[in-house]
Amino acid sequence: MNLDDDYTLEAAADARDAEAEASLCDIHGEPSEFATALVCGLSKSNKAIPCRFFYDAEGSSLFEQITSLPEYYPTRTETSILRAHATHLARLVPPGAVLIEFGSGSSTKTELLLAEMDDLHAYVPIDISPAALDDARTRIAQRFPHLRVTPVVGDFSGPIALPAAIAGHPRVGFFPGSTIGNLAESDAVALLASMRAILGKGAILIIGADLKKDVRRLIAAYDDAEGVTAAFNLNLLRRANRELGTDFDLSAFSHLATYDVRHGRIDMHLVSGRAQTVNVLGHRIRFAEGERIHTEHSHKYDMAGFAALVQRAGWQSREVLTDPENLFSVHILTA
Ligand code: SAH
Ligand code: AVI
Repeated sequence: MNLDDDYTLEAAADARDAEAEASLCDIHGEPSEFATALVCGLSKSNKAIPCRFFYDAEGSSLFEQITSLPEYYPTRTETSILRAHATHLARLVPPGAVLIEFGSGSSTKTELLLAEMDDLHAYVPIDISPAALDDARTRIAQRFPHLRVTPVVGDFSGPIALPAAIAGHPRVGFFPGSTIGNLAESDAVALLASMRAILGKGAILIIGADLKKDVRRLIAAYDDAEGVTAAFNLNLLRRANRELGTDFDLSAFSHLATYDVRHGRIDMHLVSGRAQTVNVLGHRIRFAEGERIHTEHSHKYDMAGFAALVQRAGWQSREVLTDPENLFSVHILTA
């Protein structure tokens, strides 16, 4: 058998797998995006659920609790960097500009910038979580009563319809939190390229990126002593039971955070504590004891690696701000 035959056999096996997975992905009626992603993700040989489904109202609230955990250094560190450089960052924003934030969540960090930007035409927070956007809009409107705030509920990795009121105004992007690290590398490049298209020629993007560090510190940040991150992870299954009527036994799954040195990333998983079968929208999904569902990547970067990543999407890292311990970085990118 030569190499070509091998490829032919592999291609045939891949096609059979894809066919089997496609038929498992069939959901009758009007499937929600979550239903489709869940059935498809759990039908694969390496089970996975995309991390954007963490953020229902419960998940957004659990994420907020994570941000003040002692082990979770990213939020307080990035906040300290933004606080120290807020005036400098505000000076980069042209008069009459629109600040567009991707994955804005509670918009808490944004307040530091908004307080310094007195000639902004509008603030457009984009998030997949309507609950997070509602809370943020109420708080921002109270603190900045004269600011036009036009939230957009949506998935930033797909096409986003921006409010008509911002047409013709220069745009500045803000993407804090190292949320970029939750995407696979090729998806991160695609998202950065689409942000470049949305923000326009010559635009600026202020983006947070978590840095590589001691592995024990990283693992602790994703497996805290109080178990809030475990609850955040398990909420994916709780959400499926709540919204889709699945019958996951939450006590039969546990949270696991690992660090993949080769890819420089934390991986979060849900581990089946026993052999079990779960009913997922009419599909009987089997789990072996110890089998994992992959739920999140969280990439950690070094400065050169992050600069190379953004460059692949047509951005230049013009300036990098960091903290005294070099835990986290905020990059100012130009298109
Ligand atoms: N920017 C905030 C929140 C980070 S948590 C901070 O720095 O603290 C990640 C946020 O991104 C959540 O609010 C989540 O709802 C949102 N999010 C995750 N995936 C998304 C997607 N595909 N499209 C839009 N928002 C998304
Ligand atoms: C939103 N994102 C950047 C967080 C992170 O650190 O990857 C999500 C998170 N997952 C577990 N803890 C926090």
